[in-house]
Amino acid sequence: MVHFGIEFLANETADTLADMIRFSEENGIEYAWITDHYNNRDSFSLLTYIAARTTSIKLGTGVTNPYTRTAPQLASAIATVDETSGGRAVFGIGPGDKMTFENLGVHWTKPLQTVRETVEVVRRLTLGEPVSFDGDVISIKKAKLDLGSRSVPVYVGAQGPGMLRLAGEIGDGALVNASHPRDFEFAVKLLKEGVAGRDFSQFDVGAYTSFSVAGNRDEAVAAARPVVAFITAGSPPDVIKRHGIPEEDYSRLTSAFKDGFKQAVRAVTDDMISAFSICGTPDDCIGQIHDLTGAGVTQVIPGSPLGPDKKKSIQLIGKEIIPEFKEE
Ligand code: F42
Repeated sequence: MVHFGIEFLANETADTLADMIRFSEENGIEYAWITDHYNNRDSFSLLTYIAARTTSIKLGTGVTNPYTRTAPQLASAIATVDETSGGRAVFGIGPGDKMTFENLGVHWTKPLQTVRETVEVVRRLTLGEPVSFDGDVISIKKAKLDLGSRSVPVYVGAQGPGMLRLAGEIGDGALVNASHPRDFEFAVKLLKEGVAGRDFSQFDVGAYTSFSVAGNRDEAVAAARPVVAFITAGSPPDVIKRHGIPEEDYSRLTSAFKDGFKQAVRAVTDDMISAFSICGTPDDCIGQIHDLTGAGVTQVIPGSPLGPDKKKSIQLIGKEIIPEFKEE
């Protein structure tokens, strides 16, 4: 069974996001994930507002981090989303965006251990347990939330081998920032190692994809190009190599950024589009999603740009793409 989610950046007003997410819900999308960066709108406030304006879609941070918020704050915030939504919260957490932490004077130490301990504390606090915890990075004495007992699924945002293994070990699911089956062959192997003795079929492998769908393929590709320019330029060398992108194309793109964004967008090649996005007509996207599910993906999460017209794209996803996967 393949599930469909959708990702939104927290760079729109709460009203706009609530409208988009309600529309996603009406179009059969089951999960909405909101990104968390300190300089955008507060993701938990947004989720609480959206919770009151939707009825069935699950609502998650995609992803928050354990550095700009403490574990008890995270527990209280996600429990509030869960209470407001009638049990629809999902807790996405990752190590966070190192670059912005440096600007904030936040020390990004022991990311794996910090995520591991935070997940344990958040889980126990949201279940309503009294928590005393003496870890390597978290030390808590007799903390307890007064929000009842809430069981909120945990999804770990992961890319690196260590974080992927950890996601398998401690998560109910993972959110992997990738759009190509080759990346999931790499990721699923590590997630399985982490899940170890447990039943991997119960683990939700989320593909956080750059997605662009339109009735016309060229329009979909044009909308994807700016996002793909950023993703390609920000990808580590091993990922560029994994996708067979020629060194000279990659260098041309990164140096084009120095001349301006328009030049960079022009330097995006077809190889880059297919490595770093799901893109094209609904039929093109269906084919690419089949490739992802073949590689072990169980939740497809279309993200930026969605397409040249976001609402039309959501409708295409709901009316033309999701029905193809109803039986899987
Ligand atoms: N970041 C945000 O800040 N906001 C978002 O909204 C957001 C969304 C998002 C969605 C999906 C997704 O996959 C990632 C997302 N991210 C977002 C980014 C996320 O927070 C991470 O920055 C991103 O996933 C990169 O993390 P990573 O999996 O590559 O893990 C980092 C920590 C890493 O370097 N991992 C390596 C590894 O192998 O996994 C090395 C681990 C390491 O440093 N180990 C140390 C050591 O000594 O070996 C320390 C060990 C320890 O205990 O920590």
